[in-house]
Amino acid sequence: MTKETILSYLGDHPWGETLIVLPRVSSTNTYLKELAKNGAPHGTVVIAELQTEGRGRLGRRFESPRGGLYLSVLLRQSPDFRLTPMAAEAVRRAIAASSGLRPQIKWINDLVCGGKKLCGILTELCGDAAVVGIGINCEGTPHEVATSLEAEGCPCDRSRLAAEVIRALSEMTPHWLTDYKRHCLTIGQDVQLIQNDAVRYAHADDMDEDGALLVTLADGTKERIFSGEVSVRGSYGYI
Ligand code: BT5
Repeated sequence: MTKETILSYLGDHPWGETLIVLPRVSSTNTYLKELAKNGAPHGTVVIAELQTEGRGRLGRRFESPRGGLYLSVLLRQSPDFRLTPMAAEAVRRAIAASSGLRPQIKWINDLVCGGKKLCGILTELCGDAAVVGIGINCEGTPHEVATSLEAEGCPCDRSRLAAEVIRALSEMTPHWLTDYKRHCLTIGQDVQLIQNDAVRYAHADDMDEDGALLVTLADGTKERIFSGEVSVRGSYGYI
């Protein structure tokens, strides 16, 4: 995967000009946040073949060996709660277009297949801008809860996937949240909510236009959930 191979799929898309492709980096999000502080423009994309310190949410690690796609994009627009779900829908579309695989979405930031995690998304604010980082497992299974495009029988050219992800991110709109909901396996299920170490049980009724999960707790109280771990109750450990 090189800048040239990605551009061969991306054509003359405006974000191609500032695209950076690195053989390795600590974290594409960390790298791009530094560029953002130095004035990098909207749509700057950083892609790495591997990350030595790939990050998940809340200080967790995202295993990032060679064979995955690790991509971050800088979005200079007003901060928006909906960025993470919109990006998840963008990546779902890009994966379907380039590999034929049809992943589902685990609220709020994971794409999953067969009960395993295919992709994670980390949105971080950087001043007035946002950096959205996407990690897609393409080959192998880098973690015990992980699957990959190859493991699901849908290997694909990473340069083509990268180009599709860039294109979809540049086109994302809040209208896509309807499709997000359609593919979200969390909505309509009994779930376990884990927030600040407290565990509660609820039914996930819907997602609202801000991307918040609307739940009914065991005592009938309704709440809007913006963050935390939400797992479907039942046989899956991770989902
Ligand atoms: C995420 O966090 O899933 C967000 C991952 C974002 C990674 C991208 S890669 C490009 C950019 N640069 C970065 O440094 N990060 C972004 P979270 O929901 O907190 O999930 C983390 C959890 O996923 C870990 O605690 C593991 O349980 C699991 N995990 C770790 N590596 C994995 C992998 N490669 N595939 C699937 N699951 C993994």
